[in-house]
Order: sequence, then structure tokens, then C-alpha cells
Amino acid sequence: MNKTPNTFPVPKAFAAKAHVDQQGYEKLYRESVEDPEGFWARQANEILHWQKPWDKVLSWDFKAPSVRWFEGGVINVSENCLDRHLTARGDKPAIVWEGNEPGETRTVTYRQLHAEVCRMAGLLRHLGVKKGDRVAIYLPMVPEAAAAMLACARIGAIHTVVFAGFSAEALRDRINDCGCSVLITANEGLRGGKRVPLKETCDEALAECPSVRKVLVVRRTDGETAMQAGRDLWLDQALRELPASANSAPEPMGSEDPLFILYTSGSTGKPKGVLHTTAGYLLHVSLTHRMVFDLKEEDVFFCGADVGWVTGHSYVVYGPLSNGATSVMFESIPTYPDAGRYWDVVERHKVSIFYTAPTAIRALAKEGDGWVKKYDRSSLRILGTVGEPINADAWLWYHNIVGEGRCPIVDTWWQTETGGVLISPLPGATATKPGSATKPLFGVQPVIVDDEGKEVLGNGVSGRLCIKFPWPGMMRTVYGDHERFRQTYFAMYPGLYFTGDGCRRDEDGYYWITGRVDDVLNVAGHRLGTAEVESAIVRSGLVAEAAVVGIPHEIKGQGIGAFCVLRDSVSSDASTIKGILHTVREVISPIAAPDAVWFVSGLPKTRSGKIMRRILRKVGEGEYESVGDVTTLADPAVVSEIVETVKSSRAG
Ligand code: 7RM
Repeated sequence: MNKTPNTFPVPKAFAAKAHVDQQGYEKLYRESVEDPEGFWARQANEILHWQKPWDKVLSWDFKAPSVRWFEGGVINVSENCLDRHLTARGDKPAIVWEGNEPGETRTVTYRQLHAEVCRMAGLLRHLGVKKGDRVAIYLPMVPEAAAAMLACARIGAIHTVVFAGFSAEALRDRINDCGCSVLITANEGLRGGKRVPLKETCDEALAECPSVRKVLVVRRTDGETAMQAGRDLWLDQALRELPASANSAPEPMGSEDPLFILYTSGSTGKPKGVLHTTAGYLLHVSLTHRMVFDLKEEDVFFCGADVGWVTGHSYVVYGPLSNGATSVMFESIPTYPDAGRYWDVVERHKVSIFYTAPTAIRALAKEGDGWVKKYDRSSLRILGTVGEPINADAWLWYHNIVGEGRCPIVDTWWQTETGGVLISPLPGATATKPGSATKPLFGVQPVIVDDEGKEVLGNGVSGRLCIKFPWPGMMRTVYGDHERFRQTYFAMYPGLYFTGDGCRRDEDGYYWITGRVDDVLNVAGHRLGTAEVESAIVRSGLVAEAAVVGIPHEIKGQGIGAFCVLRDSVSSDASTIKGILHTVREVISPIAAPDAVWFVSGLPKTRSGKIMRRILRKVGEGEYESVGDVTTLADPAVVSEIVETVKSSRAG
């Protein structure tokens, strides 16, 4: 065993300059749970610009469930992210865009972004988009993506950003679920060596989206695309032709008016439309961005997430811009043209805060230290991770090699549903331990419950992670299906919000998130439901029945193992595997393609017909001898067949 310390203290010099030190954290945390309304009211006053103050800070009921923050208040997110910064920092870069090719950059100042957003807001209104209407955004990581989100926020339209790596079917389903009237896309995207035919994918999706009236197309490349007369408009041209008098005034928005819908996978059924509202979400992402990253005026903040995920919403766009920070927007991938790309970006743009996912860290660590050391990282002062548990090796590499041992690491735990970070170190306040998200942020009251739903008190305990008090950034409903909201998050443990994660609280009261305890996979930081992947596999027409489980994967953290019972007369060969993978890519996205496909003659089922995933999980993890009790199975013999199949596929 090597002698790696298991606790990393806050560097003294760092604490001295930080917004919050250890005593500060403890004092503020105590205040935030003893008097949540007082705490949040003060933050809301200090941090945000209100058109009209609220009447009531909070009303809530986790049984209904219903949560409302700052009711009666009037506030506009785009005004908070843009207009109010114009006097003090109009010429400060709001977005530093790094395109697909190294050095292909564009800097957009707050003044320029404000102007662009106003024009786009005017255009949307001109096209008939009104407060409450839904607008889909299917764009690569270009400044127009942030501008489109902010333009929607400006006029009160609810945006739903769909990750541009999703298939036509996935895009279609999301558009139809929330009935978007406008879609904003680009002719093509560029990702590494590839051109992504975004508009073509949109056309395919829109063939079955009756609600979409208009499509705005960003001209990202010189690639041709067919434009449908009356429906499709080039964005640049439409903006040029827009009358100068177009109305771009920020819409007065009630605190609880919806801001956006973002689809995320659950353990059952189709992805759900997580709905976030205006004031609480903005306050939460603004405060957490400032505190977790100890934000200073001169920081250059680089979050590598795509705006198609919640991390991109909260920490590429809304958090940084509400704080008047400079946000680096990265269009490419970490390995293009080589594994030094992130550090090249850090050096050229003098990035001071860098935030990425463990899967990216593991992938880059594997390429060796040389790619990192080739570039000057002296501008870096804080490193962050998000999306999945980080293993100690990856944490230490990040700390020692990327951060030269001098940058605190903030391991931030949160979810699409939570809107922003809930558990994380504060870099000036919290000593870190590799792999632990450490302590709850202000106002966050985590509890750990056992299988029966009983709270387990004290330290040195583990169980399931729940939250017992509302926080401003929490989701308010599943769009169009409030009952599903209740069922998914509040029915399991009455009175508590259930996160779906397993968790340990150690002797020091530090939280260690151990991963999902439901049927949700976390593949390279991307959330996927087992049911979703299984139904895509069956859609291939080759498979009668499928069960997928998470399997250990060196880079992705979790990969997908698929147990498939083939339909009669389908042969168990490579072309069948190809067919299955192809279908999954088409139905969901390449992200969801299984890493291993095993053909079996039957799945382990109880006599009542329930698939026993526990057994499949064990086999997928390589624990062939300890699959546990199989006596309740209808046909215990299938287990040995499954074990043999998996074992032999891994031999040699
Ligand atoms: C932000 C995001 C949420 C799920 C969540 C966890 C896992 C996220 C961490 C983490 C351990 C972390 N939203 N997760 N962050 N696990 N440590 N720091 O990822 O909705 O896509 O996923 O991700 O399981 O429930 S998400």
C-alpha cells in the first residue's frame, strides 16, 4: 500500500482569500437550516435583481407534492444574466467560445451577448412565440445555443434543449411530449473529425411533430441543407430582416413561472420532462456557482459539459452569466485533435476554474501525463468534477498532475432534478477526501434511510440518500405528469425527496455517493434507464426479450451489458450484434449502445415473471460464484447458462 493521505486540507493561503472559510461554512450552514426562509430571502435580495419583491419566501408540502419559492415576486432570468451587468462589465467576455478546431475562437462580451439575445428574443416574438410556449433547441456548443436559451428566458418561452447527439426519434419524442412550436437547430455540427447532419435529423424528426411551425437554422458550416418553404428560416437572415422595432423587453416573469424543461432518464418508461421554474432555479445556480467555485471577478470558468445536459444549463450558461463571469464554451471533444486539447484550452484562455466529469479524467489519464505537462496550467486554481462517483486514482491524478497538487478539487453531487449542486466541498472551507462529495451546501438537509425508509442517524452509516427540506433549485414537476413526479420522488419515503442514489456518511459526517440504487445507469456520466435501452434493443426485431445491467468499465465507469433472448430463427452471430447496436443508436443515441451483448436462451425470472436483475448484475460484475439466492426462480438452470456465456465471452 502506498501512503496516500486520505484527507487533503484546505491550503491556508486559499482559505484566506476565499468567500467562505471553515467557520464561515459552519455558521452559514447552521443559519440556513435553522432559518431557511431568512437565509434564502437574504441571498435572493443580495444576489438577484427583482422587478418586484416576493410576498412569501416558501410554501411546501412533500406529500402533494408542491414546492413554491418567492411567490408574488417578478423577475426575469435574461435580465439577471445580461442587462444588469452592462454598466459594470459590458465589455467583459461573457462567453469565450472554443470551436471544434484548436484556436478557432470567438469572444462574446456581455454587451454583444445582450444585443444578440435581444434580437433573438424579438425574432421569436415576431414569429408568434408567447410566454409559456415551448421552444426546442437542438444545437451544437456554439454561442447561439446560450443566446437561444436566454432569448427564450427573456420572452418567457420554456426551452427544452435536446442534446445534439440524440437521434431523430429521441428528438421527436421530446418535442411531442411538450408540444414545441419552434425548433432552433444548425445546418450541421462539427465534433472532432465528424460532421453531424443536425438539420437532416431534425427533418426526420419533424415529419412526426405536428406542433412545430417554424425552424430556425444556425449556419454553422457551409454545408447545404434543404429548407422547407414557410417553415425553415436561416437564423442570420431572419435576424437581418427583423424590423428594428421588434420587442425585446424582458417579460415580467412570476417566480414560479417555468424556465425550462429538460428530459432525463428514469428507471421506468420514457424520459421525463424535468421542469424548473424561474426565481428559485436562478438563485440556486447563481449561489452555488459563486460558492462552490469560490468565484472571483477575474476568473475564467470552463465547464466542459454540453448544454444538452443539466450541467451545461446550470454551469455553462445560467450560473456563470448570472454572476457576470466569463464562461468558456467548448464545441469539440477532449481527445480532438489529441488528448492535450483541454490543457491547450486552459493555457490559451487562461482558465482558472475547470469542471468536468470523472469519465473524461479517466480517459485522459490513460493517455499519460505528457499531454497535460505539455501546456501551462499555472492559471488554474480550482478543479471540479460531476456526474458520477470519482475513483480515488482518477481523483489523485486530477489533483497531482492536472492541478500540480495546488488546486482544491470540488466533487459536486447533484442531479437534473436538483437544478444545481447540493453536496460539495467549498474550496476554502472543506478538507477533501478523494471520492467523497463531502458536505451539504447551504440549505440542503440530506438524510440517509434504510430499506424500510427509516432514517439512520449518526455517522458511520449507509443507506439511501433522501433530502428532507426543499431547496430553491429543485424541480417542480414532471411536465404534463405530476403524478409521475409524486410517484418517482416522494412516494417511496413519505415526507422525503428520494434521490435514487445510495450513500454512506462516514465518521466525519462526510457523504460518499455510491451510485444509483434504482434501474438507472450512469454511462460515462450520462443517465440512461434500463427499460429505455431494453425497449430499443427489442425494436431491432431480432430480440424477443432483453435485460440490461451496468457493468464495470475502465473509462466510462459503468458500461452496458445486454442479455438478449433472440427471436426464433435469428442466429447468434456478429451481424445480429451489429443490428442490435445499430437500432439502439438510431432509437436513442450512440451513448446507449451496449458494450457487451450476450445471447441467452432465457432470463432469470421469478415465478411471477419478474426479471431478477440482481443476478444479472452480479454476473455482469464478474461475480459468478456469488449471485445469491436463486431458489425463487422459475427456472434456476438459466443462471448457470448465463454464467457460462459471460465467462467464455471474457476468456482470454
Ligand atoms: C449533474 C448530473 C445524476 C446522477 C446522480 C448520481 C450521479 C452526479 C455525482 C454523482 C457521485 C457525484 N445530473 N452523480 N454527480 N455520483 N458523485 N459528484 O450528473 O441527472 O445526469 O445525473 O449522477 O447517481 O443521481 S444527472
